[in-house]
Amino acid sequence: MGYKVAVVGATGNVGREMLNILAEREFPVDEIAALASRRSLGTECSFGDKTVKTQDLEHFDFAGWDMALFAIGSEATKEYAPKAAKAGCVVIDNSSLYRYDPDIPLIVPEVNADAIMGYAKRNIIANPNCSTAQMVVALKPLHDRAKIKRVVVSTYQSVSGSGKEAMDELWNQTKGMYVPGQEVAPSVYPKQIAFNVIPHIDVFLDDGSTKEEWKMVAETKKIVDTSIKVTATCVRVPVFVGHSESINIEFEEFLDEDEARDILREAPGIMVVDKREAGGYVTPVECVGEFATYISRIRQDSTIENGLNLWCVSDNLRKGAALNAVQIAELLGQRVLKKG
Ligand code: 11C
Repeated sequence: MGYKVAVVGATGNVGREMLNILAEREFPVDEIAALASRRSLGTECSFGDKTVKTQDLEHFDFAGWDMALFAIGSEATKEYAPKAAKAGCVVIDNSSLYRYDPDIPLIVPEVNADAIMGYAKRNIIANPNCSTAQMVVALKPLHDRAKIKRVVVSTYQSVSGSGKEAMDELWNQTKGMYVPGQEVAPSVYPKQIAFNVIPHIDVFLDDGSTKEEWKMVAETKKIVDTSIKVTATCVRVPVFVGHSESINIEFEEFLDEDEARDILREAPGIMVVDKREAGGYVTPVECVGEFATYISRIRQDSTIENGLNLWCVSDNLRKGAALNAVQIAELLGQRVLKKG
């Protein structure tokens, strides 16, 4: 016996990956519902070797469904997630709406799987922001060994994090650079993204940081340890899929780079590729479609007492969103619903 699973926002970048990953990982699905707004009705979505027609989210009855993986904006989530949860369907939500609510667990299964039992308060589990998810998978095993005091992270985030229109903008703007008269003005982004980088993701906050940067701070504390200090600079780069991060970590105790490499090699969800030669590291194009978070360039930071630097790359639509949501669904199945 398997589960009745709904994917909400099934036609978006993340929703499509949720369907792909449920099929790839052979999640025990008895029945699947691909839900979308009225605008996308009738669109067909792939689910393994099958196609499923989208159904109207507005009129969908969640009663009798085991779980719903939500991949829609916060506004729509606010309307539909409580309806699903109230009908007895456990919501796994990819938006930022519930992440900081103390009554709702924010889960990265490799890091804080035990927190899932907190789902029962509201029947909702939150999925973190993509840039946080890949970072905490790398931080947790190192924190367990040498206790992290402070993290300085700079991100290089792909345009798929802003949705399909942003991917089109990068594609069309890049092509338009070569064809006089066909230049494409910025629309999704405030500045040109083709052949450029933009140090601005999500809205600006009063202290001069952006919401994306704030999310990395708040979510790391909630998922790993409230004592960890994080300072982030988040940057959009002209890459279609795959977020990269340069991470500088200061520990309480000394951690040798070789030991750190060994710890990361053994850690769940991580693949270490770290040869100190040309090409001996992972770049975003190589992580597309993969489940792992890749770590390269592990090295001592000799400017502080107990410091390490590393490079972290992952598919933002997978570990950063859909894969993590499916892993939460797997955990929910194993620990709570126990049907599969
Ligand atoms: C980006 N990280 O790359 C964002 C996308 O809070 O789930 C995901 C936003 C979020 O633009």
